[in-house]
Amino acid sequence: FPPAQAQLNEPALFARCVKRRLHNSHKGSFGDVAIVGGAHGMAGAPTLSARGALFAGAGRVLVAALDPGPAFDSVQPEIMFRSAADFAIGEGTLVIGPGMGGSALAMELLAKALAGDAALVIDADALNLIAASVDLRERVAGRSAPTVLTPHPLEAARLLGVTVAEVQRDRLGCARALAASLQSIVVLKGAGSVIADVDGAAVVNATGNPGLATAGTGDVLAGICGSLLAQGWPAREAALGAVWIHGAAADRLVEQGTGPIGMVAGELPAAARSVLNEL
Ligand code: NPW
Ligand code: AMP
Ligand code: MG
Repeated sequence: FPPAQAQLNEPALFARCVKRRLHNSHKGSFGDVAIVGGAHGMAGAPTLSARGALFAGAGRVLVAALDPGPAFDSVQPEIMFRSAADFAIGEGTLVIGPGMGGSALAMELLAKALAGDAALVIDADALNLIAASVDLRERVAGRSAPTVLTPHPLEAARLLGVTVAEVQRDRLGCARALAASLQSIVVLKGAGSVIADVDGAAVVNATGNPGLATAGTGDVLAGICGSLLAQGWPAREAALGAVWIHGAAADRLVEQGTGPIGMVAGELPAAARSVLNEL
């Protein structure tokens, strides 16, 4: 990390983590990502995370869906689907929370994920469940596997027990406080996302634009972060890289005239892929 409060405006901090694709690479060389989420009516959220993970280079991507509804993404048939109720949470990399809801099954899956050794990206409804439980917060803090939390300001406010206005008044302080109390990397999202580490180091991201203020963009970010973790990036670099690449993808879409007005989350994964290939 550069000195505290530095701006993350060039990718030197994480670009060295990009793994060269050797001639004899295979899909097992670039990691597996499982997205746990998608309660009834929310299948779009884990699907967007899965597309983010796939386009950011993961070898295999699977959605473990709480609602056993559509088991196929016709736009991205590369993504595998399973029923979350039958999904064995093991090692590898998990993104947990997008569209997950707060059901008993959601709670059970989250408790299993926190107890296991998978690298975790914890987003959306998983953050809300953690905010409501002292026990789950202790389990997050006690993990030894890589753990990245990606709250937006309201999710951060719930975790801290304060208002959104209080979070927005001191974004660096809140991100650092969460990273320290949860002993994890924290990405406090919003214009100028803050990436904070357990030791107090914190960076404000400089990429991105208001085109991102639309449904599902956070789900894509979580998928990109999971993908980088699965490809072996250390948690801090995966968080920095995912946020920078996600914002740079949105900036590219604006340059191309595909935003900020009417930019949609589903356009981000392919743009993020171009950004990554140019690192
Ligand atoms: P307001 O409106 O200002 O009072 P929630 P969610 C605030 C899934 N999704 N700065 C803002 O509050 C997710 O994965 C499914 C300031 C906003 O209204 C989750 O599982 C989709 N305030 C679930 O839905 C696509 C900010 O937070 C409120 C802020 C619920 O997630 C959409 C929203 O927070 C969605 O991703 C900022 N930068 N950002 C699908 N296609 O299936 C946010 N806020 O109530 O926690 O709801 O984030 O929509
Ligand atoms: P979520 O609210 O979980 O869907 O996440 C929204 C995503 O869009 C996060 O990555 C935010 O940092 C990003 N975002 C939202 N609004 C802006 C903005 N005005 N400028 C830059 N990034 C934004
Ligand atoms: Mg979100």
